[in-house]
Amino acid sequence: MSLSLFNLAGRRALITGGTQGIGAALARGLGLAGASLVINARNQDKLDGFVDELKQEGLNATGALFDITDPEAVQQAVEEIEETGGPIDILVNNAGVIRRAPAEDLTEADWHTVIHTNLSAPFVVSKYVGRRMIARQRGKIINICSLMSELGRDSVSAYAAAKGGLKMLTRSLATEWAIHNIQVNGIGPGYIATPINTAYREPGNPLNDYILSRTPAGRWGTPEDLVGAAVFLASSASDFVNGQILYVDGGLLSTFGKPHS
Ligand code: GCO
Repeated sequence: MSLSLFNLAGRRALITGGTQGIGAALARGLGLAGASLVINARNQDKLDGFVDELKQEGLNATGALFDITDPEAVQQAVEEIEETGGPIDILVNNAGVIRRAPAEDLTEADWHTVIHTNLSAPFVVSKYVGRRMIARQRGKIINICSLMSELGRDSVSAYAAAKGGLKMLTRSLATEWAIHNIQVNGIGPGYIATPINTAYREPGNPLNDYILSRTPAGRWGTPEDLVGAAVFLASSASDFVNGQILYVDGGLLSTFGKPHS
């Protein structure tokens, strides 16, 4: 057994929504494991800034500006990415949004935005990248799911529905494409300190206290806590792993919870 199992040298990874938070950490981690990186974003300045940062760190990175919610743009972008730089070996469907409101008040527009971005877009990106992985008979797809793939919580009905759907899309694509040597899996982050959760982490916020009491590790995760799972699922070490959601949650899903003494 050699550690080359986890070596991503010679492989190319496309990360959607890869300029901040979890996406940025996963991009950096996959790059440090040897992958060349294609970073997707919708904002040119953010994209250029992050790609430059990665290059200054000695990583092989390029940017791909396209809107994952626009199927035509996705198809064209995948074609261009592969024609200009070679095959996409690893796809990380990371980009996502959240809209929090009581279900009875959630607008249909916000519902559609969340479902479209967090579920429909990963399907479309996977479809166009997957077609090419099938032709090559190899590939890795990693969908960034959530605790909300398993649990509901008040005010995040659309997000939970989307992330629950993303779990089942992961299993369905795994079922169809495993025969093509394409491993489709997911990562389910616990409560991770990222911009979408900033409000929760203020001291004294009751949700912060509850999250810590429900998390056996007793802390918020960091985006870097997710890198090991991503490298594993992107590497040869996971060639017989299909349709799994690897929860990186400090134990939250494994416990009824206990008050921290
Ligand atoms: C929320 C949070 C969660 C986390 C994460 C958990 O409002 O409860 O935003 O959804 O962000 O998705 O895995």
